[in-house]
Amino acid sequence: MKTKDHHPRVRTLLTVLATAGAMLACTALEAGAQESRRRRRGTEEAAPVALTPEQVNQLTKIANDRKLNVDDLLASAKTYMPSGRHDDYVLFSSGGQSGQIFAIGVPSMRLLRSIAVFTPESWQGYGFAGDKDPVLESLKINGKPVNWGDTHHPALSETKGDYDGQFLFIGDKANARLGVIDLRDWETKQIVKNPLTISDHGAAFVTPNTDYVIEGGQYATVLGYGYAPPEEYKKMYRGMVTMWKFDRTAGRIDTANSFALELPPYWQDLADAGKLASDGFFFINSFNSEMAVGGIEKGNPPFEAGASKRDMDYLHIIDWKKAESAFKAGKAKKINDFPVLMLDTLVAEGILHFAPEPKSPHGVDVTPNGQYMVVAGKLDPHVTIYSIEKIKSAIASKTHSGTDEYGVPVLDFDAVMEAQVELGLGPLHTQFDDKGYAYTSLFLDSAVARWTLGGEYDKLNAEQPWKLVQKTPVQYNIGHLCAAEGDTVSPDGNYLISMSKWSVDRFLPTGPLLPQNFQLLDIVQPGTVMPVIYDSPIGVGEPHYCQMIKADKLQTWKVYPEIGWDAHKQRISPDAPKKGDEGVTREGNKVLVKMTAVRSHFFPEHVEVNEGDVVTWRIVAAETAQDATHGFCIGGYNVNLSLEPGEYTEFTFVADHAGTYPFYCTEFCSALHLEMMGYLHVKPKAGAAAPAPEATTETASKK
Ligand code: RUQ
Ligand code: CUA
Repeated sequence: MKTKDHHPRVRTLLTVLATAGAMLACTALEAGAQESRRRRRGTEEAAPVALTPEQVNQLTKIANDRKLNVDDLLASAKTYMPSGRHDDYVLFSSGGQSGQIFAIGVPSMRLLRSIAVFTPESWQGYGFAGDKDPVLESLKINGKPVNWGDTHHPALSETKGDYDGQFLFIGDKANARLGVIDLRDWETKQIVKNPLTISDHGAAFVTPNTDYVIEGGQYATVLGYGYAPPEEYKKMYRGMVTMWKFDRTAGRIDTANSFALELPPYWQDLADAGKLASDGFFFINSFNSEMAVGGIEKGNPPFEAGASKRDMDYLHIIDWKKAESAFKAGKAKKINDFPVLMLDTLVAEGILHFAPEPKSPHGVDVTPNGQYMVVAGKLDPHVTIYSIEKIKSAIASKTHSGTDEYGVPVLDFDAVMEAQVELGLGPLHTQFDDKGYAYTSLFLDSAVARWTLGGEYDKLNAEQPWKLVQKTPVQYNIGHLCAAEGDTVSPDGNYLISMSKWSVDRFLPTGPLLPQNFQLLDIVQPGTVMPVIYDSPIGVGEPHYCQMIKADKLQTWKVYPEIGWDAHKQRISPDAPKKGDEGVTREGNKVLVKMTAVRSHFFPEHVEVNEGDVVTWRIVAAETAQDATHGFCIGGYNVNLSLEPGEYTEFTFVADHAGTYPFYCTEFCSALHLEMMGYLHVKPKAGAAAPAPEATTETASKK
């Protein structure tokens, strides 16, 4: 608490006295809080544990009373975080249909915060800044609000194939968009809409230095939002992958230097970028290479049958460095004003090759050394491992068994395949650790399979290469999984998250809609020891993928660097009101409000406008203390801001309803938080009485 918070224009003696009293009270509270902070910190220097017989008895009694066994006790000890102690890792998880990202501490599995990306979120003041909210503008598609997203794959920015903790990207499968989050303040800075398609899935994945963010498509469409009937599927529908150029200095995707690749209308699925040995390539799975068009209503086989007839689909092998050169050499065509390298160019330039992959695959994951690509086929009990050496020499010697219908060379399966490992039913995704093990999720088996990699990884563990080592049951139907730094060039091992789609009986029932279950596995021990040590219900959205970064890699700001910070531009704003500069001015029907917020008042406290005025409101949180966040809401006008210490925000609205509107701070910021309020007075037009808002008795229902 700053005690020098005297406003230059103190109004009456009474206010002075009241303020001084309040500040004294606050200072005392603050001192108490600091003392308790000191006490909390003490737990980090906890003395080595030596249990007395009495304590052993105590523990045993608790265990027996609560029906815990020894494994449960050990699991609690491995995951419990004493107050004030920080987690070792941060898990950035997709929030599925919530359109958000969740940040979760590991090993405690405590939810730290959500990050709003594709869905307005009122706590963060995301999408609630007046009539022309920039967030809502950026979420519009074809001029219409699309205020939700289906987030699937977060990708942390990388330097030399290792997470650098600077940025986070995530794809919106439902609307083919990409979000860019700055990890200094954990806020979304940019939303880009794919100009070619409305459906993506292989997003987001980054190249090893985050030169590009990859957005692979999913369901084929006519590129550029075109139309064609399903009868013209093969001719008119296409897949795509977009390479968004990332400008690290600007912290933004540079759309002007981004481009896409046209792909056959197979349903491209997940992507992963090569690294080290496979740097310069990326890989995408596909399914429905049958090009089934469904039509169950006409007696045709449904998509689910038509799209899984063949034994093999195509692993897409893309030489993105060659693609980049072709784009720079002007070989792209424009679709919807966006440069696209067309299939014939991809073939002519040797940019795209296929390798057969069994059978309706889902995940493709590159090993940390970049040498192997692990593909899991949903309908095949094996994972198939491809070698980049073999792929490169097959490409060089043109070892292909012909082309697909679109002229893309299909490499010989046996020439590029390194190994197949039988794991169990429904393998989906794979992650890696520091001991030469790979971990694959088995959706139908509801298990995590640990298996050994070969090649240079063989020496890291005791088992034979390319062998299943252990299957740990999870509850239930695991989709993705994620190990600590598990898709970088140097994974940590330690922890693995099973992102279980179903939780069934694991938690108290919450109505027919149940949470998903994130389960934490301890993967420190080699061999067959790989226990589940925590169950964590996720009651928001249906998360898909997540990434786990070492907490000390994040260079998070504690407060904004300066008072008056524009968090969108990441610099101080010349428009931010300064203390002493507050007030309300008018030009015609345009009103400008300059306001500061500091514990525990807004300045000014009364804002008077006329009905119909266009009000621009500039507000700055003149705070420098960590966590001294204020909120600012005007009920009835759909305004709610989060004003983090130092933050500046501007919003504009039309004061089209006369009346008296209290505004107040929505964060419990101080002992006198309830008093942190004021009034917006909207004076009715001459002669008119203030209209009452329409009353309604209808109850909201989702159906
Ligand atoms: S998904 S459960 Cu990555 Cu969208 Cu596989
Ligand atoms: Cu500021 Cu409550």
